[in-house]
Amino acid sequence: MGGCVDLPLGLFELDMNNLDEGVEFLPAMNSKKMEKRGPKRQVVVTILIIVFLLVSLTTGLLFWHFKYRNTPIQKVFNGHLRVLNWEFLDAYENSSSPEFSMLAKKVKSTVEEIYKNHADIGPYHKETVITAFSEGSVIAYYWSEFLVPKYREESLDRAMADKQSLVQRWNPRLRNPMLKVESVIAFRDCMFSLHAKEGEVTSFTTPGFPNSPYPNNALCYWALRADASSTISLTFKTLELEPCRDDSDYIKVYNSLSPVEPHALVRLCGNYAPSYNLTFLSSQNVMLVTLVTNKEGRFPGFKAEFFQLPKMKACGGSLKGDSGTFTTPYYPAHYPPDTDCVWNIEVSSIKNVKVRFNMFYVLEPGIPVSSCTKDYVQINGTRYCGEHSQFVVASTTNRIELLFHSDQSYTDTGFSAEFLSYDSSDPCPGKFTCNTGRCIDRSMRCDGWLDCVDGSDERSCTCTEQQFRCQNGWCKPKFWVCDNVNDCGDNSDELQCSCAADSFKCDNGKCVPSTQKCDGKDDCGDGSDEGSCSLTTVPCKKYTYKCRSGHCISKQNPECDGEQDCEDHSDEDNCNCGLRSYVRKSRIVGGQNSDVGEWPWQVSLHVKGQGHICGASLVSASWLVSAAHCFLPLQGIRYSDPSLWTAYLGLTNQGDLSGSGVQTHKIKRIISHPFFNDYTYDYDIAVLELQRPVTFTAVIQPICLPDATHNFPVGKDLWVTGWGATAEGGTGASILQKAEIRLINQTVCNQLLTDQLTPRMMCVGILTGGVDACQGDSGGPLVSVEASSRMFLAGVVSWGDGCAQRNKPGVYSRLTSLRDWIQEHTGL
Ligand code: 4AZ
Repeated sequence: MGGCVDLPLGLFELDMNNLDEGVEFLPAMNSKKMEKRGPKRQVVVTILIIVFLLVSLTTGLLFWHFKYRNTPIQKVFNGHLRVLNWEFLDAYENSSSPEFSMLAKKVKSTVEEIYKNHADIGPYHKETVITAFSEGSVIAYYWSEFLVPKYREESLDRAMADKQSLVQRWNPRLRNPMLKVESVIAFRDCMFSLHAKEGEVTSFTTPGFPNSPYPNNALCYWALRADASSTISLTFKTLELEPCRDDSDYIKVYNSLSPVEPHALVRLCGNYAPSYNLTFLSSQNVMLVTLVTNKEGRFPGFKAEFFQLPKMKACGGSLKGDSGTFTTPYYPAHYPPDTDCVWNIEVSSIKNVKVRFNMFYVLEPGIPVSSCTKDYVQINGTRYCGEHSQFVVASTTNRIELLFHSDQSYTDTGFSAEFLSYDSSDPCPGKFTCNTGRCIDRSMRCDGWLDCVDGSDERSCTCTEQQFRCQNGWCKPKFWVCDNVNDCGDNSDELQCSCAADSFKCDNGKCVPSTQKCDGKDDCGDGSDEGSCSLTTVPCKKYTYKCRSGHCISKQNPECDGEQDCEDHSDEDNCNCGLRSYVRKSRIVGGQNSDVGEWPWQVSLHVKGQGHICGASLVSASWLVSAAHCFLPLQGIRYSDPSLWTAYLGLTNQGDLSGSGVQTHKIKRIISHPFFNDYTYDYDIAVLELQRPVTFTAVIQPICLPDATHNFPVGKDLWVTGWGATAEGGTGASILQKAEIRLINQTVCNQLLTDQLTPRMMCVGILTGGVDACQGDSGGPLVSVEASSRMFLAGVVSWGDGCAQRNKPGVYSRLTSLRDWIQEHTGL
């Protein structure tokens, strides 16, 4: 026995030993009897044990089968269907009307019939309730309850998600079915009920977050509750849904437990920058979060947190002193709905008081700022709402009363304001006072820019030598004349340059006879007279867009504009570019700092031991575009050696190179344009191949490359970004900077820059100075937002006569002139 190792057998042997012990009173001498009895007992006991084991196994299996495998679980699906042969009546809006009940009965039996015909659905259907009707012709909304054994759950889910299985089958006996229905859609229901715990933060996420995408065709509810006389603060920590479209997935948050529009606080879709404030407050102790998803897409979803806080007793109050600050409740979180606050501000009796709003976001979707009927700030009978940059409201006394009102629905981040006392005889010491009371720098007076919202800084000006006097009396820089932008407001700066009645005005300002428009010849010299003639195939010219098939079309900028213009649709190929992942950038960060993910194609090129040297743009997973002059040898260093460089992608802050989302890549090869001239900076372009492709993320995306025929019109606003110096001769920025600048007429700019421009260059800037690219921005992107809202690379930061000086705009490599060379070397 010593050799036995099998545990059950060992136990059996032990039992046998015990049995032997139990027969010690038997006559020991009757050895024969002993011999015969011994084996017989063994057999009986063995059989008994086997029977016992079999019975236990069967009982276990039956128990498992009935308890787990066969126990029905309750499942609820929401859905809607369209009734084709029925007309909508107003009475269907009222669920207690007899008309509603009558149609509901018919729809219910039709749905039940559809279920009955499906083996994976019918047997498990328990109940269907029609909840509402809406127009079109009639759309019925319902929920259906099922009791399904666990092992059949998956096949039920699959059948309910499959549109093909939810179709009406004609019953040959009923030649005319009462209702003809189509588009039967069922959403998997997910409902959660959560109660805030005193002093604790409760988290919840979309199903499967962050490891798997949230389900398609789903309708999820999270009912959030808090103790009586508390309110709820809800924050979405991360939120990544399908990009916003009319029918895209979305979240709605309600200030109630019913998903009704008058209590909706916000509708969210797409992707939000991490710094965007997504905190919402309730006015009572309940909140409802809903997620509605369509049939396609795989997106991570959200993680949210909520906690309870004591109900706000009062807001507003009395403010005294020479200055002070105040904000909407819970700023910068979204203010709670259904709130009224009054501030009574009083400064010393010999002074006057003014209120300056540094941030103002009181926007209610669909409400024009001229009416401010829902959420608003009211001062001296005037209502303010919407989104505003800094503005001032001044009082002519030492008191001011400010009222803030939010209604039941849709809230925003509110305002942050300060009050200040001022001397009525000198309201802005050392500065210019706008008629609104705002103080602006004296240099801003009569500079052609409206710095006071009411334009009072540009009134009663005497125009200087460099300025043009508009018919309405305003002075504008002469270089703005004939740039195709109505700078005067009355268009007088564009009148002298308009063409005669029977002629066509080219994008470059030239006039050509109307008869030359669309005659197949480039009479303007920039192709604009042949730009948008017809969508049919035309003879290929320098200015016509060439489809992959070799056919040409005359539409201007047809690439990636969302319309298929080429017969082979090649104009819409490779269009995964030029879009930011985040729907909204942070509105809290002020100035010119960029937000995380705002320019996802921006690359920072570092040299070992020297840090950031140049910018670049990501144009595909493996290619960057930059400036050739970044790779010129300098002080004995061969900057053209790819092994010196590291590309940082997804970066915003140079002080946080290993921050989340940042990818570093080594460079495989650097190809500078062979015609690059290091004296004139003509052909200042280079392409860099990465050693391994990047992974596109919310903060890393490529920019669209324009076709060589793409037209960026003079006067267009473009964006330049980089970590270059923030002042001439200054140090680089640590946060990625952005600036909006204008494309300047080539002839005008060539005059300003003493004939240094070549056709591979273009001038972009603000001629009054103050906004420009600078050292360290070189190689970085100059981008244009096109009508399709995609962004295209228009230029590469190249050179300039200093930085941000008056009448010295920055010079950029003109992408369209260098496009064919990029294609040749990258295949893009
Ligand atoms: C530079 O040195 C540089 N103002 C880049 C752009 C400009 C000036 C200098 C344009 O990289």
